[in-house]
Amino acid sequence: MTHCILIGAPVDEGQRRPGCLMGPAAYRTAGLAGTLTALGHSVEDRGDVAPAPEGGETCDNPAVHHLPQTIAWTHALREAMQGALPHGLPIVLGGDHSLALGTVSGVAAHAASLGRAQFVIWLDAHSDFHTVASTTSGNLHGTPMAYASGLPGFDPFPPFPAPIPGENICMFGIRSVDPAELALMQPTEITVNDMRVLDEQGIVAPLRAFLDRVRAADGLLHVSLDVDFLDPLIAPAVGTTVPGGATFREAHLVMELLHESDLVTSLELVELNPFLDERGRTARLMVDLVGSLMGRKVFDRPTRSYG
Ligand code: HAR
Ligand code: MN
Ligand code: MN
Ligand code: MN
Repeated sequence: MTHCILIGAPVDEGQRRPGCLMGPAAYRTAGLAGTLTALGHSVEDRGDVAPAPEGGETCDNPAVHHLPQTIAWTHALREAMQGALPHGLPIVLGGDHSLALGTVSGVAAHAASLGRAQFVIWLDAHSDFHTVASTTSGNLHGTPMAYASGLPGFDPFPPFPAPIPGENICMFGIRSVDPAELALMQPTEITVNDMRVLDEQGIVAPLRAFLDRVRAADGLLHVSLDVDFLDPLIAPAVGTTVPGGATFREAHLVMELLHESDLVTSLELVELNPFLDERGRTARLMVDLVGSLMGRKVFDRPTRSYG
């Protein structure tokens, strides 16, 4: 039994397609809390976070938009995460992926305070490895992994509390990386399991390999699930669809393996844009994936060998 702490993060400013701010309401409507309680977990819904006061920050890159708003969210979400982590499993309901600038700050600060290593699994079509200086779209949802890696080029932001070493970051589902991101990622030790890797090796072997390292290091594990990790045919409610994503079973399998690992200490659901959804199907799929992560099994046969 896990104490699940729901944190609404109605962040819309990290991209240009309005609607992600409806994400938290859509997850609640799709029955997230009931799904968790049906699995025997306790649920505490802390409501929606409000951004901190804006500071009027500016930067040299004219493409960047909503910088002070994004920094204001970063402060508030870092605090919300640090406030929740000692009490249970935070499940952040986004909100576009710029919210991870704050949530990952919070988990990294928490891990550092415990003297434990922080690990991140990034399930996404995109690497989100731009800096404030390198982004050409100016959409800050494309930046959180570079921030968490401690890269320079985030001057207006608060310094990232405890940069996460590349060895501790594992990406899955990647199929859209800008040239500048690629150049920035090249020298890092980040494991990028792009769709080609998943096609050739399947998702199980690379995921198990990473989970083994988390366990060996007694690390904390943050899971960031971007809707566009999924194939747009099954998850249309996202502003940045990229063809060729994870299938229904691949996604559930990731969640089932994460459940069995018992290593996940925080989770965020990002980029859902309910305005683009078809009768709630993407929201419901995301809730079902959380169900798998929290222990739901289609067929629970105790003799099954997972080795
Ligand atoms: N790399 C592109 C950019 O920076 C697209 C980023 C899209 N990011 C998300 N989240 N949708 O993964 O604009
Ligand atoms: Mn605005
Ligand atoms: Mn993303
Ligand atoms: Mn994405």
